[in-house]
Amino acid sequence: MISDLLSGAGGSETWSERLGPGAIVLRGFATAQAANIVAEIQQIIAQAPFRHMETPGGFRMSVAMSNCGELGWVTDKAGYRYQAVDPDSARPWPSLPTLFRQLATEAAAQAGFANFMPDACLINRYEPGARMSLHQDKDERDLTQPIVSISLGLPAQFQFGGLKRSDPVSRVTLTHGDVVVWGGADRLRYHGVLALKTGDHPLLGACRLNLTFRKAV
Ligand code: MD6
Ligand code: FE
Repeated sequence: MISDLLSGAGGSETWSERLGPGAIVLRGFATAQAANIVAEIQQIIAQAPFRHMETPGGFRMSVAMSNCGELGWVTDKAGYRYQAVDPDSARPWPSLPTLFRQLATEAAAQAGFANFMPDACLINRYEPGARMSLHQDKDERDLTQPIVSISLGLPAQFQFGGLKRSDPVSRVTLTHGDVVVWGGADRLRYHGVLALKTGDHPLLGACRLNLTFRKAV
């Protein structure tokens, strides 16, 4: 794995690991801001609580979700989509905190994607046993825009496959503060998260949080 030194949020040192031509892990990029990110998430979920959504096939997702930004990703029996209104409250999603916007734009720029302007942030909460099966992120309109993902709390085994579901899958451990950016030729690669192992993280306890920033429209 090629590893390069670069500067993380607030000028701290981080390492990057390339997963593909358009995909990179920025190790510890968000660590210095983790407590501030968690404080923002607490305010968001006070307005738009975590909930277990239902897949179009009728399964309850093991990951609990919320959103902030102009648009939120939702799933129910009608399908997957982005919408401006939280279906649970019928109110707009909480706005995207300035800190989130700055981190996402800065991480994307470090990965070679200039001027990334997310309009949606999906917040995922994993408790022990929660997992996400292999999927592609393809509900966004402009696939030239990357996705930026911030991981906090307990470590997770991230699966990174190819453009076909049946392609071989590699595993990457994502730990507290790691940021993944992917786009370009890697934008539609299949990926997932193996069942979270139990543990006790100093900031988040028995929990992993993942934020994914997207340009949905
Ligand atoms: C997760 N992440 O890490 C789930 N999708 O909990 C994703 O599904 C994801 O991390 C697209 C881009 C980055 C991601
Ligand atoms: Fe995804």
